[in-house]
Amino acid sequence: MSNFGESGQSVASTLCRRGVDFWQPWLSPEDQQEMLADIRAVAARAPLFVPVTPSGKTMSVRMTAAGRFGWVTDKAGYRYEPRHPQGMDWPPIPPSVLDVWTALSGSDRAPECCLVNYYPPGSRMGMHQDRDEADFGQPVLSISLGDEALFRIGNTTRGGKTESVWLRSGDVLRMGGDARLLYHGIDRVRDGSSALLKDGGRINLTLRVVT
Ligand code: MD3
Ligand code: FE
Repeated sequence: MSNFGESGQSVASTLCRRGVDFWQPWLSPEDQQEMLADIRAVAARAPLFVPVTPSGKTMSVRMTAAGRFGWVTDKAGYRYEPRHPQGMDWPPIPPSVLDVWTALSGSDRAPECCLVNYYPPGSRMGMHQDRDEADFGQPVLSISLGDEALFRIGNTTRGGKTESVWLRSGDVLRMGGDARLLYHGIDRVRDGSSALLKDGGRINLTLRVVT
């Protein structure tokens, strides 16, 4: 496990002390292509949608999901739902994605949600906590595909010191233990930094145990 930020100091060691594990990269280019094809098949059955926050703001990412539950947000609030907003079941989580969970999660449970975030060029995700799951003892696993993104992680409350690291195509992050409830977000996506997605942008998959 090695990751050195632009300043030359080890970002991974700082992050790892806080309960974040980082594999950079975990997926080979061939594995990334296979996973991308699997995610395109998920999005063909459960189309990407535009999430709107309860306060009525349109998010810049596009979302869909695979598994028993998908995470949705609209004017009624944030929640996990067993169906896509258009009414269909979420497709099953592809085996290529489940393999990463089996190898790296350290959990004895199966993931119940694979949230798919698509970041078009120029999009971002504001600082937030992931706390709609029932058991914070279960880790969240994140897989990055496509353009590099500047990931920022802070504290269990808003504000305070934060640390940033670039997530690249094929990287896997695991947030467990003390890191599970830290505020985090994506500040920006580096246009043209990966050739994996023909039209650019970034896909992030997060695997979660929900119940
Ligand atoms: C730290 N996604 O889907 S992944 C999200 O790159 C989300 O799309 C970002 O935040 C993305 O909720 C960041 C890394 C990540 C995911 C879950 C976490 C970091 C986390 C949960 C707790 C702490
Ligand atoms: Fe999150």
